[in-house]
Amino acid sequence: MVTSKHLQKASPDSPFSAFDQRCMERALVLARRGAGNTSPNPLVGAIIARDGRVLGEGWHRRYGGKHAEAEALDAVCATGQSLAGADLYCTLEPCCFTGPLKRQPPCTQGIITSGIRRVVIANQDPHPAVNGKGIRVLREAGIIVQTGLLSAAGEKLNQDFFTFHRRNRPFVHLKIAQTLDGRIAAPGGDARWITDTAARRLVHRLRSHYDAVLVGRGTVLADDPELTVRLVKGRNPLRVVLDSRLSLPDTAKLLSLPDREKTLIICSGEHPRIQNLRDCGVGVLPLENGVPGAGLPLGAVLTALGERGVRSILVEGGGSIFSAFLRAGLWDRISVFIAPMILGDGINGVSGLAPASIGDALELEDVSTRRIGNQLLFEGSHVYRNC
Ligand code: AOF
Ligand code: ZN
Repeated sequence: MVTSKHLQKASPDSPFSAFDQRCMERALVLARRGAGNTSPNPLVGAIIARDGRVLGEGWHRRYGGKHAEAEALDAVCATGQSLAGADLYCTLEPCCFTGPLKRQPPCTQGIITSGIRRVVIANQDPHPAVNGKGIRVLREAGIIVQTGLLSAAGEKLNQDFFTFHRRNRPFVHLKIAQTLDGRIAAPGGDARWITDTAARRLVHRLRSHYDAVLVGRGTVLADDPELTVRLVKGRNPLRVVLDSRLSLPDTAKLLSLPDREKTLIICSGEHPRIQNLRDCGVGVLPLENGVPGAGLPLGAVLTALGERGVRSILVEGGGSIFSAFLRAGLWDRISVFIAPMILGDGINGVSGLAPASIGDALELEDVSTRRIGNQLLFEGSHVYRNC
């Protein structure tokens, strides 16, 4: 029997061909192009192919814009090619609902009327209005639907979107810049600069892909940071400061940046200074159940940010904030830049977790290390047990 090259299996027991796999890899690459611009919606890429030839491609460019599937369908139609009998590869299950807040028409409708024969999906959409319904609708219309191709890569691509729908809170990424002996500042609070420009450039890129960066009041007092994206091209995230007593100095840079509406201070309850800060253009969010000075309840902080459309947060310090997120188990990924320096004394990146023994240590999974400039970058993920 003569086998077309594009039908060769990716591996002997895989339901997908090597060509299927290449198409999905490409769709994932395309999806990434929307990074930083689609939140709170996901990154999505799509490819349309027939007989081992790609006919067109698309991706979700920005929040509220055309969906990846519709972009790909339109791209093929624009070239005058027929869609009959073609395969559609999409990184996320096509959407199938309408509603007052829905910006785009359901993709399933466009796919069904297009003549597409088969749809290959990396991940099911966890959005409660989709969550398998898109697949069902396509199958009921007689379309072959296969799922799970490169699903691990798809999960990683939209870790913020998946975390939000599964855990009801934004994705939390802790970023620590420390010395070899785990200090994030000298005893007096001086932290400039533990890491070099290469590491700081990577942090700026990370910031541009996150909806929000978050620091505690202590970090603002010690470093007076801007928390903007300056060393690479990209958009500034929302800058969140946890300051339960609303006691930041008026001179803090975060309060006078040109885009200061992107600074949000979270405090405990009402405070006479709230209106002054708002008049200056800075956002203030008083948490009703917070106790001034007692450290803000992080669960409530995350819920409040989630309600404002924040799907991902980069936590940048300081030590008490890192420790509080770790203690509460409210984190997903940690990146530690380890600089070739030893202070021997100073402020710890993490402290006060009170382990009784090694068995109480927080363990990480999906661990990686790489060299960034002069630093070793160590990264790992939260191990969620039983879920
Ligand atoms: C996207 N882009 O390429 C796909 C999405 O308000 P809407 O119409 O933009 O719909 C958003 C939902 O549609 C989103 O939460 C997700 O469940 C689904 N798929 N969304 O923004 C896309 N395919
Ligand atoms: Zn859609």
